[in-house]
Formats: sequence, C-alpha cells, structure tokens
Amino acid sequence: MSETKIIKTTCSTCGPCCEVDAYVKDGRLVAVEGARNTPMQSGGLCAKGAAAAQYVYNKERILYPMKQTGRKGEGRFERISWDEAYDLIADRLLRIREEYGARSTVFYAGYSKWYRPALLRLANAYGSPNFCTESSTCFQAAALAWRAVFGNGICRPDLGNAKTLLIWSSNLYHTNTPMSKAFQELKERGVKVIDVDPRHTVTAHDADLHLKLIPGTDGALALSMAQVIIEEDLYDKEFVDKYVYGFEEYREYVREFPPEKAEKITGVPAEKIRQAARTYAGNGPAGLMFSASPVVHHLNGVQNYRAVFSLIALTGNYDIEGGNRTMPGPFSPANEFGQIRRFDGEEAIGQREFPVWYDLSCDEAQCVRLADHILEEKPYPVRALFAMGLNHRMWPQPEYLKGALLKLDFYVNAELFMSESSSAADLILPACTSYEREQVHVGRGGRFFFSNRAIEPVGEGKNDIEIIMEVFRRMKLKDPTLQDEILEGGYEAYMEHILKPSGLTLEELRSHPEGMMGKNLFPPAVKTYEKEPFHTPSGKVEFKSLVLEQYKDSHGYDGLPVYHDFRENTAVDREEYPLILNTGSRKPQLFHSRLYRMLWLKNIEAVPLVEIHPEDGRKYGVHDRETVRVTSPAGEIKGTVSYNIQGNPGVVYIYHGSAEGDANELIGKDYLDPISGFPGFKGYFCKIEKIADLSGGLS
Ligand SMILES: Nc1nc2c(c(=O)[nH]1)N[C@H]1C(S)=C(S)[C@@H](COP(=O)(O)OP(=O)(O)OC[C@H]3O[C@@H](n4cnc5c(=O)[nH]c(N)nc54)[C@H](O)[C@@H]3O)O[C@H]1N2
Ligand SMILES: Nc1nc2c(c(=O)[nH]1)N[C@H]1C(S)=C(S)[C@@H](COP(=O)(O)OP(=O)(O)OC[C@H]3O[C@@H](n4cnc5c(=O)[nH]c(N)nc54)[C@H](O)[C@@H]3O)O[C@H]1N2
Ligand code: SF4
Ligand SMILES: [Mo]
Repeated sequence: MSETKIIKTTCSTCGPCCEVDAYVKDGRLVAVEGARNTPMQSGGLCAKGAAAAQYVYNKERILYPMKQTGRKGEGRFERISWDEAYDLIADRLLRIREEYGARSTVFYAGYSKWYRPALLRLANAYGSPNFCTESSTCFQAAALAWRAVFGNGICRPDLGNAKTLLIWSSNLYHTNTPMSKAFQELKERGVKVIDVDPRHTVTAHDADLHLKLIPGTDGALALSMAQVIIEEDLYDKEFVDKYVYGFEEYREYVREFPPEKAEKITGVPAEKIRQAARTYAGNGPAGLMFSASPVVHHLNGVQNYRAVFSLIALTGNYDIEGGNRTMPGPFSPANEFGQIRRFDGEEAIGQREFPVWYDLSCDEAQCVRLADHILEEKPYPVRALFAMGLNHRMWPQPEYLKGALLKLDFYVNAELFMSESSSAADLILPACTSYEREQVHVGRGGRFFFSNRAIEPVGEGKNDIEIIMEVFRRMKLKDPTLQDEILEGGYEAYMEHILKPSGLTLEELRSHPEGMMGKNLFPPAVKTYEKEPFHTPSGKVEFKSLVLEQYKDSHGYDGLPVYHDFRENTAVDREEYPLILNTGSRKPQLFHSRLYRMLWLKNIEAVPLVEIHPEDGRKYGVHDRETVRVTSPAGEIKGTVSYNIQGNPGVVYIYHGSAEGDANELIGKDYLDPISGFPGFKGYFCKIEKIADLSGGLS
C-alpha cells in the first residue's frame, strides 16, 4: 500500500489562495489542511477549503472538451479532442473577426483571477476592446471612487500601526478568512474599532462602536461625520489647505448633514455619528478598511464611497503610518504582466453610458450591458464570446443574459463544472483547480511562494493559461505589446516571466516550500504626495472631482460626493413593494453560484433562505420556516423564511447564485449606478407573501 503524501499547494476555491497541505494517497486528494510551517497559516482552514475533495471530485466536473450537438441551450454534448476544440475555436473566432471585426468577440473572465493578465493579452492580440470580467460588479467601482478622489494607487489600512480602525462594510471573518488573524491581533492591541454595517455581524460584534445604518445610506453617514469633524475643528487643516481641491464647496455641502438629520436618513443615532467622527478624527492614526462590494452595490454607490474616502484626506490619514497607505510590497509581477491597457480606439461595451468607468477604472469593459449589446446589436453586433468561468447568475435578471447567450454565433466557456451557463455554450473546455496545476503566488508583504501540483488533472482538464496560450498559437496571433513573445513560450516560461521583476527564479522558489521574500521590494514610503502630485486633473485630492464634472451636462454627474437616497429616487411603487431587498451579503459556506453543488456545504442551509426580522414576519403574516413568495418589480422567487435579528426591520436579506431561488431574478437589469454601471444588488424593493405552511426544508 502506498503512503499518504503531504504536498504544499494552494486552495483557490474562493479568492484568497490560501496555502494548504494536501494529503494525497494513490494519486487522489484525500484531505486538506491549512499549511503548517509557513508564516501565513497555522493549520486552520475555512469550511469551503476543508470540503476540497467535494470540489475536485464533484460529479459535475467537466472532464473533456465537449461540443454542443443538439439545439443551442439543449445541453447535449459530445466529447471531442483538445486538438479539435482548439481548431474549432481558431476557425470560428478568426472568421468572426473577418466578417464583423475584432470588437465583435468578447473575452470574459468570471471570479477566478489568476489567468486574467494572459486573457487580456489574448484579447489585445486578437484586437478586441471587449475584455471584461466579474469586476463589472465587484471592486472596480470602489477603485473608481478611490481614483476620483486620490487619482491613483489604492491604499489599504496599515493595520499594524493604526490606533483606530474604521471598517466600512466588511465582514472579514466570513469573507476574508486569512485577514481574521490580523484583526484579532489588532483587537488585542486595544485598537478602537468602528464598524459600519446594517447587520450585527460577527465582525460588528467585535467592534467598539457599531453604526447600524439602513443599507445604501452610507453617503449620508459619511457626510455627516465630515460635518462633525469640520464643525468641531478636528480636521487636518494643513493637509486640506495644501493638498485638497474643492474643500470650500464640500464644506458648504456637508453642512446639509448635521447628525440629527443624518439620523433620520440612516437610522444611526446622532450621538453615535458624533462619537464615530470624534474617534476616527481624534484617535489617530486611523485606518479605513473598505470592501469591494456592498457600498457600491447601490444606485448612489460610487458617490457614497467617495464621501467615505474623503474622510481619509479630511483627517490627514492619507499615506501615513497607521492610516491608509501604499504598503511596502513587491514590484508586483502579476500587475506588471497585466498592465497593458485595453485595446484603445474602439468603443467597448458600456463605454458611452459609463464613460468614467473608462476614464478612471481599469483595463476592462463594463459588461453589465452584455445582454443588451448582443440583443440590440448597438452600436455594433457582438457575435462571439470566449469565456472562462462565465456564470450568468452574476447578472441581474440572469435569464435575460442566458437568452442572449443563445443568440451568439459562437460561445465557448472554459469551466470546472457543467454549470447552467456552460450548458448554453457551443463548446465547453475542462479547466482545472489549483490542486491540479503549478502556480507562482505573490503573498502579502512581498513574500512569494510556489504552489505544487498535488494531483494530476481530473479527466483531461488543463490550466486556463495553457488553454489561452494554445488558442493564441492556433490563431497565429502576435502580441503587439510585448517584446518577448510570452504567450508563445509555454507555461514554465510564463511563470519565469511573471517572477522576473521580483529578482527570484523559479528554481529558487521551487526549492523553498516555505516561500521567499522578493529581492526587489518597494521600500516602505509615506507621504509620497510631498514628492509627486496626485494623479488627478488638479494634481490634488479631489473632494470635487474634475473627471466626474466633465460629464455634468451629458450624464448628470456631480463633482461633489452628493447623496441621493435610493428610496426617493425610484420609479418603484413603495406601497406595493414596501421592503428593502439586500442580496448577496456573504455566507461563510457559500461562494456565489459555485458551491451549491457541494453537499457538505449546501446542506448547512439546505434551502434558499429569505432572512427577515421577526417584526416584519408579524407585519406580513409570515413565520419562521414558512415558504414565501418574494416579488419585486423585476420578478419573483420562492424561499424559506428565516427569522434573523442581525438586521433591522424593513430589510430582507437573500443570497444569490442558487438555481433554486436566485435573488438576482428579483433585481431589475436596468437598476444601475449611472456612474459605474453596478447593479443595485443591495438596495432594491420587494414584498413577501406566504404560500404554504411548512417548507419542510429545515429541521
Ligand atoms: N464566504 C464567502 N467569502 C467571500 C465571498 C463569498 O461569496 N463567500 N465573496 C468574495 C467577494 S466576490 C467579495 S466582493 C467579498 C465581499 O466582502 P465583504 O464586503 O466583506 O462581504 P459582504 O458580506 O458582501 O458585505 C460585508 C457587510 O456589508 C454589509 N452591508 C450590506 N449592505 C450594506 C450597505 O449598503 N452599506 C454598508 N455599509 N454595509 C452593507 C453586510 O451586512 C455585510 O456584513 O467577499 C469575498 N469573500
Ligand atoms: N445579487 C447579487 N449578485 C451578485 C453579488 C451580490 O452581492 N449580490 N456580488 C457580485 C460580486 S461582488 C461578484 S465578485 C460576482 C461573482 O460572480 P461569478 O464570477 O459569476 O462567481 P461564481 O459563481 O464563483 O462563478 C464563477 C465561475 O467560475 C468557475 N471557476 C472557478 N474557478 C475557475 C478556474 O480556475 N477556471 C475557470 N475557467 N473557471 C473557474 C466556477 O466554477 C463558476 O462557475 O457576483 C456578483 N453578483
Ligand atoms: S478562504 Fe477557504 S475556500 Fe477560500 S481559498 Fe482560503 S481555504 Fe480556500
Ligand atoms: Mo466580488
């Protein structure tokens, strides 16, 4: 009998890429534990990671390349060889480019980030401006808000030196497990923690002050804190005088938000607003921890986060020790590799409607309008989609997108699983998990580590970058932006290439399972603005954004971080739909659509829950565990009531991504932040009605 081997590898079942020890026997993954003997892990693991074997050997894994044989969307496939698959892709994509132009092909990446730089290269080399990712609903709106204020680099809170930490909507115990250790250390040090969250989460439980606001009212709360800080003379005059543009107009504007008025808008008691303002401004240095999504999943999302980010500059906590600053780190190889911009000169999806996305955001197209673009063919048709991990349930009204996918001339999806979105494809390709591939990783603080392949790929699975490279070769593309032809060089050369700026070699890294510090690190620096102006049009921190202001007449954007209340600013009949609908606040055992197929995880909550406050239960005549219909102006779903007292009455919480009751069926596809294009996932409207007595789903 063979021995069980322990192999140092990574889990990337969700985002963070945690280092793990994989237990492998007879070539099979039998168990996973958090890595021992590395600086970041101590043997612990989250529930999703511990269920790795159910992920890797899931019966829905795609094992071979498969071609649709029936009618499109019917889900009938036949196995073909990789060779045939590559030829088919090259042939179809080249013909579509010839006939309709390169922009008619969209390159898309779902939530798995590691291969994106290579996919962007492929899109560039092919010549399409339409490279887009799941960031069309995640992080990039927060980045956009940040850049509108500070111009460049996103600064994280300096947890090691802060005396106060203001957490603005992050439930890190559930969403960023590796961070929870740092958070506990900070608590032990006696750092004051303020948490802004509509629910009393585990993270809020650990806070000194919890501001339990009504979802989507973040802007009013931040402006009110600013009002207190300015009125009580707690702001950093020197920094503001020297480095801030638009302060006088901002000061005038925030006068409209005294805490008593903000209390009415946000539901947060005026005294708590004052206390938070005084602590954040007075007990510095203070860091602000923000999140990729909840604040920007609202119609006024970008402006709300701009109001929040402005507090950093107002209190002089920008780029100082213990505030928000560029942390010392490596010359990030992944970024260096990906930093080739989108193909310029052609109008990308969403560009006309969301121009600031293109001015400030990133290398990507805003694909929230993908379905409209396919169906309406305006301003030009989209005919093909080369996707990796596309899940239509990410979008509001997912069936609308699914219908549009069926209209494409050619749609290929590389996936781990035979997902619903894969079944609509002409061709599906088997991708592989982190356990089945090698990978170079950049950890926190400039530490690099190598992730071994723990097992051979399941079926004929391939790593996404190898797939991209072969598609590139078969189309005989040239990467116009690179001297060394990196996509032609093979995966080994690719890993070498991304490691190059760190000063480490692949050989060195492979022989150091504990990881290595990069040789070329950014030296720790503070107050970088003293040497270099901010990368904004004014060269200063912009409380009044000149980029947004340009579009005042054409798009109605305001330069100040103005507050518009989503409850007033809507065509929805509130008598018909009295409840606020907040979707997708994370659960520790789920990850969007991908983990419902893992029974160990799914059965923790076997049915889709509609979480309501008991007061609402009484008001609308529905009880815990009853089956209810949830209706919004966009659609309806069924779910099981779960009484929950974490939040306030008046708000319903539902998770997304499950075919059995997807919250996204309820969100209107045109209910978007006009600046970022982000859907209002966390601030729509609904009603609930009882349809049966006992769901029987929960025991
Ligand atoms: N287990 C698990 N972890 C995940 C994910 C997952 O699906 N599952 N997803 C990953 C992804 S893609 C992302 S973007 C991150 C998100 O990471 P987080 O932002 O930390 O996660 P959320 O739970 O979405 O939101 C955090 C908190 O925001 C609160 N919130 C909801 N609406 C509002 C609002 O309007 N204003 C404010 N201030 N707070 C609000 C919620 O109550 C919640 O407690 O998580 C990542 N980690
Ligand atoms: N209602 C509502 N909707 C939301 C949100 C919300 O809060 N509420 N949150 C939004 C946010 S922040 C995000 S980030 C998105 C996430 O939305 P998605 O990116 O759609 O997330 P997943 O469901 O994880 O789907 C990604 C797919 O990628 C596949 N996959 C995983 N790893 C790999 C890999 O290595 N290679 C390949 N080729 N495929 C892989 C998975 O099997 C899965 O089918 O959802 C957004 N949608
Ligand atoms: S948080 Fe859990 S599931 Fe996500 S990568 Fe880390 S161990 Fe894996
Ligand atoms: Mo996200």
